[in-house]
Amino acid sequence: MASKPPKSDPVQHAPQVAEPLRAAAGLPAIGHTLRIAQRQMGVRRTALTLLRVNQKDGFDCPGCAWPEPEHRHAAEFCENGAKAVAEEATLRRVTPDFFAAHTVSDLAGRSGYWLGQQGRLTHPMYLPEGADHYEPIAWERAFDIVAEELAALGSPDEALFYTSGRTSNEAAFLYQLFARELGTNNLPDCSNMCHESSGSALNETIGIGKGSVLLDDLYQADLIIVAGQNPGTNHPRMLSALEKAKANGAKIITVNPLPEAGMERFKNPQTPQGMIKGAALTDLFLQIRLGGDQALFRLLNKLILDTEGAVDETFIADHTHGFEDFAQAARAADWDETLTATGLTRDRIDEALSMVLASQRTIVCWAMGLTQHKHSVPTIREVVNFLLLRGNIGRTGAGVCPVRGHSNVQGDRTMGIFERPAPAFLDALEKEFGFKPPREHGYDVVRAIRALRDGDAKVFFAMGGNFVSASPDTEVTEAAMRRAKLTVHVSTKLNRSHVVTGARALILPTLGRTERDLQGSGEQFVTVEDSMGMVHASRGRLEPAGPHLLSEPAIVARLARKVLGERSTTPWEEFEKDYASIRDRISRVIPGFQDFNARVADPAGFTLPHAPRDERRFPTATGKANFTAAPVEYPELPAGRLLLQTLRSHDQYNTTIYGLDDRYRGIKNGRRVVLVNPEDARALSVADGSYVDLVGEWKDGVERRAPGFRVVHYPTARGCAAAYYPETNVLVPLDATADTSNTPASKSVVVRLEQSTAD
Ligand SMILES: Nc1nc2c(c(=O)[nH]1)N[C@H]1C(S)=C(S)[C@@H](COP(=O)(O)OP(=O)(O)OC[C@H]3O[C@@H](n4cnc5c(=O)[nH]c(N)nc54)[C@H](O)[C@@H]3O)O[C@H]1N2
Ligand SMILES: Nc1nc2c(c(=O)[nH]1)N[C@H]1C(S)=C(S)[C@@H](COP(=O)(O)OP(=O)(O)OC[C@H]3O[C@@H](n4cnc5c(=O)[nH]c(N)nc54)[C@H](O)[C@@H]3O)O[C@H]1N2
Ligand SMILES: [Mo]
Repeated sequence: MASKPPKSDPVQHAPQVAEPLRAAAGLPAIGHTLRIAQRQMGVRRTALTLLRVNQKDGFDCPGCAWPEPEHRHAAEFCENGAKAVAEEATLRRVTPDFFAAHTVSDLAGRSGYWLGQQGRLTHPMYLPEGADHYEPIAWERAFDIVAEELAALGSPDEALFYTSGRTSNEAAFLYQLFARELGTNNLPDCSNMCHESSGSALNETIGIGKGSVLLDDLYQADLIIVAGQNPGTNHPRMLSALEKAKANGAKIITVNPLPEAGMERFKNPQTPQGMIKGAALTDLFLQIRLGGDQALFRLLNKLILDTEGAVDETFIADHTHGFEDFAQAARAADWDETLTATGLTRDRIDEALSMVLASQRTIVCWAMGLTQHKHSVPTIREVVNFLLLRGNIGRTGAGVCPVRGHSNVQGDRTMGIFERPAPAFLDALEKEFGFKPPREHGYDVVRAIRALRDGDAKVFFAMGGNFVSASPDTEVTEAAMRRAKLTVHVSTKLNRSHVVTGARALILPTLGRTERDLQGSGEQFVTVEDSMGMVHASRGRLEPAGPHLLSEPAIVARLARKVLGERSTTPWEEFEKDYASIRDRISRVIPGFQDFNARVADPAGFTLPHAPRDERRFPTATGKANFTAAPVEYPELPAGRLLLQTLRSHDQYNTTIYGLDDRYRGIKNGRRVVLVNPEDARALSVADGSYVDLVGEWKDGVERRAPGFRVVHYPTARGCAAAYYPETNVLVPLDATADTSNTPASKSVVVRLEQSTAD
């Protein structure tokens, strides 16, 4: 195998590798954060901005969806939240001069990191058909172009309206209303690639697609299982909550193919003692194989059933349905098969069982490690079975805790960003706004890509995000995008989706969370919903990145007036002027938002109702919590191959790359690395430091190749490799998705390692 990095991009291709760290956060993290922040914002702006994150009169951190604690510290931000803020509050600018200096083809040859580092977008820009330069365009003219293309469609279902999860409740509500008044439910969103499997599994089993725990429940739990999640990097504030739970006596089981620094030991930068010593968080580490979780929980369920007095019989009799079928399937669980599927030892599973049986209040937290597999929905259903067995839903200190990604992804769904809206929601829209919303289901992300590819969709409009880089099967997705007649992006920062375009393209620059939003009726705020169903206000204070930016609600309102004209009796102008008028409508359409404006005036916000959590009521088809009994599945791994998961480094936010390090994992100055278990590496004869191509193997026989990855011997589970997203999205087949949820299976891709072909 080659032993030198390819020459094409020496910086990104020559990573340095050291021992992974065993502890997360603490002083080094703060120093690292300030360096990144000051590079973008300068010293003074860094201090002023970071002090406002998640404060009661400040803005909601655009980092993750983890809730704010009741008692906030003076600086309630974490390292990675600060990086997210710095990316947005940067002083760098992408102006019309920038686009005059760079052709689109030049930009399409740059890395995503380089594009993102250029700064904030300042002007609406237009790429005419056949041109290779974006040119500045007036807002009204930009809206005319969108209106023209939409009017030329054979049907509104030839348009796609994508949403990423930073969009506020107010903007999301207007956006879905606009799409539905236009006549389509084509509202794919980042959720389709993220927690859709959680929503699918939870809706069916407990009747609501959201988690059932609040922060206080974590503090009162006896046992918290964290499966398929890396909070040290992706939800750093969760570590403080876990630390507090432990101080109150909770035990923690971590289920992960990788030992992740944050879960091993956490040095809380907000307590002097935590900073020095740190707390060991994990009591038991189950180093599972990729995709082995359903088998693990199935066996635990069997073992619980086999233990005298371990199941909560009253709860099962009063509140659940389907127990007998489930119990029959669970009793058939097989030790040998489970050991193969999980790669765990009998001792470890026995130890887990005794912790489970010792706990009266158990919570299971999870993220992408459970949601992005072919069998993710049955896996999460099995987690629900596990909790139901001992009555662990709808009781203090217990429940399901899917930990959301984007800061308002849960709120966007609540506001109706969904390609398969519930009839009751559409009825409420119809009643409030006096139009007939389309009833036919729309496209999700994967179906939207197919529709573009096949010429069934022609206009692609994105409210935020970076669709071409975040989606699977990069080459297929990019080719599909290029077939569109018009692609439009409402964005804060430059990204690849702006340079892989349809025949014509528009970039519409918008305000970020941190920025002041001044409208006709004065200064506005917006609202967001966190991962635990708590809604609160977010108010930006910084001067906007430029005088030509419009807010997301203003963009939708103006576009809707232009496109719908007389057809719409909705007061778009009023909505733009005063966001309180949007909240009034939300309060009449969406359950749980009564008196929205009054309640959101409370700086602590309010908690949305959740029937299973609040009243042990399960609004499912059977009226009970449903046990389910799916066959156990786990990924097959042909000989000489590895199962690859695509995951996040410590210096990225999805497709936004902050820097080239993954500090906790000991990787510096490069992202094209593949983590391989040393035993596997020996069997495959790949030395640490050698360079390989990752070649995907999928039943369609198409060759998918990601060239030039440095092999890093790493203590991951046997047979399981890891490499960063989005560089590896080229390997995830469009058709490799989770059953039911249709989420790309980006955590279990079969690959072989080949001699590197990179230059
Ligand atoms: N700083 C930062 N914060 C973020 C993001 C970011 O990119 N950067 N992204 C945001 C978004 S949108 C999301 S969805 C979340 C993502 O948060 P995570 O889900 O934590 O993100 P990933 O990096 O995909 O990590 C997946 C974790 O699951 C483990 N895993 C993978 N497959 C399996 C499996 O089969 N079984 C088990 N048990 N474990 C498995 C991996 O080893 C890894 O620890 O974070 C949000 N917060
Ligand atoms: N292989 C693989 N693929 C994955 C994943 C994986 O684990 N592996 N994870 C999936 C997951 S969980 C998710 S959530 C998706 C993420 O998919 P997306 O949400 O589409 O991607 P992001 O990278 O978060 O989007 C970044 C862009 O959003 C824009 N932006 C940032 N803030 C704002 C704002 O306030 N307003 C507007 N209008 N725009 C803004 C900026 O222009 C920035 O370039 O990726 C998915 N793809
Ligand atoms: Mo996500």
